[in-house]
Amino acid sequence: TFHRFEDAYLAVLAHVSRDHEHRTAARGNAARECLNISFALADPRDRIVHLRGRRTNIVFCYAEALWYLLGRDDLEMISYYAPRLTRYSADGKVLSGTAYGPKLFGLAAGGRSQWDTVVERLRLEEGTKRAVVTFFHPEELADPANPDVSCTLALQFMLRDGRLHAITYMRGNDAVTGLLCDVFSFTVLQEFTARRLGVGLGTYAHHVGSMHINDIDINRVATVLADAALDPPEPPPVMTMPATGWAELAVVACYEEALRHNEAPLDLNDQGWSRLAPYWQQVVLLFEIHRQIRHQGGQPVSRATLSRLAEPYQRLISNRWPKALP
Ligand code: 5HM
Repeated sequence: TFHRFEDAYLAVLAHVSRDHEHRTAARGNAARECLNISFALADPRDRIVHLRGRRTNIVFCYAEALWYLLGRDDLEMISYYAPRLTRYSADGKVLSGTAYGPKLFGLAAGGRSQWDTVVERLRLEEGTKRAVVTFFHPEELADPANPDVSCTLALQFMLRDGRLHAITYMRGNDAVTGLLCDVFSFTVLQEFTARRLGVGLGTYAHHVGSMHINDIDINRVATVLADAALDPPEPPPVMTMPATGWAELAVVACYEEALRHNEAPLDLNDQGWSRLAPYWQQVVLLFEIHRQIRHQGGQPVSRATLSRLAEPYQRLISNRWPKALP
């Protein structure tokens, strides 16, 4: 058990890069691999890797979590933040395995979503062991050329003593990028679900069959580990998600889309934005700063916008896009 995800992330990177058990080359990816890697996090809100050497893309992290919460599977939204995902789409329009949103929130057996069913289970019976959402479908293996087979098998919620614990089960996880983004999104989902249920937040656990580091990332891992040893940053305070309704998420989604399409800059006096909870205001600010970086022809980000952003996010932005700062 780790208190902070950053410590778990470093432990996994150190372990797989230094003591790998296998070398694999499945589907052309040469990698170092360890089987059966698990860890638990005492505080799932402490989900961000702030290490300077890792240069976490916090904008992508929130975009992906939102993409899941909105039940989306379109490449258009997610590839804007991570063009590398384009190669996982069979038709250039949607993602199948990786799009966990429709599996969570789309209609499933019984005319309800898996998430609705699980939330109702938890409401009816606190000690249930059946609150499981599955992502992996056997049909995904039918076509050997399927470029996108779900890496996450299932997510389980357990409500114990008034706290919502979550467990993720994965068949495979890339320790460098996949792990960082997956833990972020699944803990956001856990926190969102706990707030919807009106219960406390429990622990988060992550179980992986094949944890691996691709050979092309091995130098990057060495840099992250060396940098972490030199410069352990002061952990910033964690942010707590407020109880969030679907209407509020829809407002965040509207801003995200308008900013992604560069329709207009975010007006810091905008009423709709000001009425959002500060937690979601910050997420929209991240999308606005990303818009400025992408669409302002290399001009620095405006000081007025940046000054409204929480300090830990400012540091993540300046690590990731050092040239974009005024
Ligand atoms: O050959 P395979 O289908 O396993 O290749 C997909 C790879 O993407 C996984 O092995 C894993 O390294 C990475 N991945 C991840 O880490 C993919 C997804 C998408 O489902 C994910 N985490 N969420």
